Amino acid sequence: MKHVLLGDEALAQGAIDAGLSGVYAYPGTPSTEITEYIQLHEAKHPSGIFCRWASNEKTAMEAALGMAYMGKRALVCMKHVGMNVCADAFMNAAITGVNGGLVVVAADDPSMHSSQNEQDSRFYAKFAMIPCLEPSSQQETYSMTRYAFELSEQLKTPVLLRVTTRMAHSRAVVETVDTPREQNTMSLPENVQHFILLPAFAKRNYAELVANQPLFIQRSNESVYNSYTKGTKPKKAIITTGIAYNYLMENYDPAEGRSILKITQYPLPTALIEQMVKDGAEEVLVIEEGQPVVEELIHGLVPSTIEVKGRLTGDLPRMGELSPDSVRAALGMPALETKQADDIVVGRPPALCQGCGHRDVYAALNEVAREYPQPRIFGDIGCYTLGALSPFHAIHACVEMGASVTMAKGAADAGQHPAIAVIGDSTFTHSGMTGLLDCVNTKANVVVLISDNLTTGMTGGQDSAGTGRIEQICYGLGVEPEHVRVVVPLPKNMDEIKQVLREEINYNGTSVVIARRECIQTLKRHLKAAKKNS
Ligand SMILES: Cc1ncc(C[n+]2csc(CCOP(=O)(O)OP(=O)(O)O)c2C)c(N)n1
Ligand code: SF4
Repeated sequence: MKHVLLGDEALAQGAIDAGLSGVYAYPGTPSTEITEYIQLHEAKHPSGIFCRWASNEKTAMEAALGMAYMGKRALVCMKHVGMNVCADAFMNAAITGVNGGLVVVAADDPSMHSSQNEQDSRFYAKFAMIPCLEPSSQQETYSMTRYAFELSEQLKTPVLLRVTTRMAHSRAVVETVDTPREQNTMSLPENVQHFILLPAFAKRNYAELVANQPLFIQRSNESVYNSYTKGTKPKKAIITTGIAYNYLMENYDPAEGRSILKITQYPLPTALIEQMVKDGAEEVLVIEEGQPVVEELIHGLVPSTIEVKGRLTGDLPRMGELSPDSVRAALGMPALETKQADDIVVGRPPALCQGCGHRDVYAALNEVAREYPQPRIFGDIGCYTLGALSPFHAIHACVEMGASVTMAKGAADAGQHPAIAVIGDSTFTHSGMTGLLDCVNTKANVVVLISDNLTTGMTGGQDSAGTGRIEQICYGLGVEPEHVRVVVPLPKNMDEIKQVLREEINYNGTSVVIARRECIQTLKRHLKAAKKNS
């Protein structure tokens, strides 16, 4: 059957058709739609696929490893920075290996459209020494997801599947199979010691992983997803990976006669690279989306007389997404006369929705903060990060999920007063809770302001892991109950909110102020659904 699917949807459908038993994920652009698609599919055609959101990427990764331990197929999805959060579990899953198929999806966001950094998840696959797949089209995203599970089960290893924003968020026709694979039945690992990473066992596993590298390379050399085509003028060659292959094909004139090596499966297919060298390549242009991973590695695989060009040499931009124009320039072709989105759409700075509770939180916080000579407000990641911009200019730091609480603690330890953390409810349960325990344990003089809108607003309103339990979590972590305060962020409550903030700032210890009002976007959705059902 043919469908028009986003790259994310093609991936999700590929996983379903591969006989998936569970998807474990924490939302994050551009990966969120994968899990949402599976959730919707499961609601319409129940087949027992587990698809509830996880608290963070590490818990997702570990639960998926548990499902793969039991012989079933599990998918883990996250945006690229999520790889940092689950890195411990991910790296060690490469050492344990898997019983059922385990596919880890990292959706990278070059150009930082909605991220705080640019990082290339292919480094993680290399770091962990496991195979990595990087499809070049939506059709390949579908087929390669199914293949990723086969590869994982055959090689008994997790497989990293890397997509980037344009692949995840653009649509194309995708042909799917008519008969999906059955889910695996439960089975236990043949050798349980594989999953017990005591040094004696781990050393053996690691030696096995190292010994498996030639096999992984052989699979890349033989993969139908890698190809080498000798050109009529093979002195000039191109290596292109993932979606960059698409950009090349859109712009390249075959009459130019360059040899083309398409790579969508790693480790690098060394035999294909050798063939390119044997065919007389003297100059190799590396076109890849993300960081210059292949460009760096290729130096160790080809004679030093071969000139390697790419992002490191300035033939392509060092940072940011590739574009048809940057690829054309690297090929020595003139830019196309096309309109850019910026020429058509008037730019709008991002802003909190009108009526959003975060606005009332910042309105009150700013007034109170002004009463102190040097307030420091440590922000976090979510819609409320927009409090850094006009008109509020309310936060003085925002680094990564959970950092508000621990940075405020560190600042308080250094002598800062007031030290205030502003964190959303989903971010709090993602990675703020452990920081709060650190605060409690040392009686740090901080106020943790949890702006609880009962959802994960920034990524489209997914369930938030702590909804209905935030106070209990704070009590459980040891915050004194009289210093867990709840307010409703509405203009009419301004005086009360300010008073609560003043009291907790003046308390010499750890306090939590929970400002709770539902995100107006999810509220609208809930009201609409309630009306429909009434
Ligand atoms: C490690 C990591 N995972 C996921 C994301 C994507 N992301 C950014 S903020 C956010 C959650 C925001 O929810 P919440 O804290 O409740 O704040 P809200 O947006 O609802 O105001 C997510 C999932 C990220 N930036 N980093
Ligand atoms: S989506 Fe919700 S949380 Fe985000 S700015 Fe809009 S109202 Fe606020």
